[in-house]
Amino acid sequence: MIPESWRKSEVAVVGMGRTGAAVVRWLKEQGARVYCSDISDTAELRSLASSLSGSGITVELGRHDLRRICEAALVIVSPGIPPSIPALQAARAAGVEIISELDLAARVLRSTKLIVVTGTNGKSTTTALIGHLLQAAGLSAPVAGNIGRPLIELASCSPPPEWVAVEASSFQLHDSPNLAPAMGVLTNLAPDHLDRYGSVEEYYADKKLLFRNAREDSIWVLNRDNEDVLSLARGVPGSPVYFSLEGRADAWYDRAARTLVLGSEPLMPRAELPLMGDHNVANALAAALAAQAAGLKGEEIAAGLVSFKGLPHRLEKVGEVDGVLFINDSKATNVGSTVVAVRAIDRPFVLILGGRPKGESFAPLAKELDERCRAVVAYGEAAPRIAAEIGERVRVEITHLLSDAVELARNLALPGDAVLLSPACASYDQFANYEERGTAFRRQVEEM
Ligand code: UMA
Ligand code: ADP
Repeated sequence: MIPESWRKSEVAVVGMGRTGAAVVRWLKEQGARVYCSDISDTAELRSLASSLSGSGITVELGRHDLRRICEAALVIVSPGIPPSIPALQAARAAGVEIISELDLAARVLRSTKLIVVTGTNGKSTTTALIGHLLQAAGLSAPVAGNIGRPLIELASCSPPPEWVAVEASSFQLHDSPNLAPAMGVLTNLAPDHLDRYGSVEEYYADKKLLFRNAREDSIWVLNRDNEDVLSLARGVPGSPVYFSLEGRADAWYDRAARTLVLGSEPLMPRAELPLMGDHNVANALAAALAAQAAGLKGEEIAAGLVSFKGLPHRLEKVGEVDGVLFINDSKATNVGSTVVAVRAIDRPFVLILGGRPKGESFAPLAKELDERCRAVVAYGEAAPRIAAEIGERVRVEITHLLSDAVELARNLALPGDAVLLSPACASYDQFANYEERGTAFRRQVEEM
């Protein structure tokens, strides 16, 4: 499955997180020669290195060997690594091809139909919904990508899956020239990741790469309510289908009748969709269109939506203490996602914001924090900026640790309220990732 040059000279794998490890495992199975490196040197990485090393695989921790990378047949880079690091700049200057893990997997999974889901928010939920709908209807359709399972892990499946619902981040789309989805879903666009991109336009340009290999038979599921989505998809070959919360479309929400509609037929009552918030109606409508294009009937789609359990860390109710409901929305790592979370809460609440800021302004949040918001507790690196940007509109208390923020929020909330962790920031100042942050929150609530 691999070119001879990957056995004769080396493939360089940059980054040994979830993605790098999966790539190296697959390359090892194929008999490739690999130099993989990670800038960190931790006990966990050492144990991974010793399990992977040997049979043509060299692992180096603590640095990237620029000379070796520049002599490689190909570089495979992990999505979280910015293109500006010296190792990638050197490889580019040396003319070495740099691809993502997604691109490698797309080259291998040629007979599998990929449904690639991207957008600023709602990617994981929509991806999981599509996978669930297709699987519930009896199709072979695992989920992969940014949602947590590198797509290359499916390359060893025999037979290969018929469909895969792939969540793709802008980082993953960046180096994926061979990614040619049968179907693409663009959930929405809003500013994000300004810690990595120089401007919103640069970020959107990576999102646009979803359409890079568009063909006449491609299907594009698009958010008709989002002008930026429509302009990104304008003129792209293939068939667009639209979902909308605001008016009639191929799939739309009839707000007056509180009914999701697919084509001209009612799909299901809103009350039967077990997910909070209008944004999740949008996610369900997008998933319904993708499932319909994959051949599912309305009844199958409705049954699948009813039985969807929701993902952890997304508006997840984790417990009730003294009449206060605690909601874990740790995956809300940008301002746009916190805005929709706040809109989905139907009772007074205390909002926990904070973590590592990503360069966005928190000001747009202020107007969402009406009388229902008793207070904001801001924690971590972003706390001073949050207080400066929204403190005039709403009471803001500051703590350093998330655990102190949770305790304070508990004291500020009254019976019947919610405490909502929807931080609008990355977790990296105090946690390895958003999952660890959400788990810490859940544990603290359980201990109460
Ligand atoms: N590293 C280097 N050199 C550097 C910088 C980093 O070697 O200069 C190393 C780090 O020490 C670390 C490794 O690179 O060991 C991390 O690589 P990574 O950040 O790409 O992380 P992975 O574990 O491979 O996880 C990635 C995605 N992470 C990011 O895009 C930041 C995961 O998405 C994804 O689930 C996984 O691949 C499987 O596909 C997470 C995410 O936060 C959930 N994504 C962002 C988001 O959703 O907003 C885009
Ligand atoms: P992503 O994978 O794009 O980060 P998720 O499905 O994991 O999206 O949801 C992350 C957070 O984004 C949720 O907790 C919610 O606050 C918000 N969100 C989910 N769906 C949408 C949507 N369609 N529009 C806007 N925000 C959304």
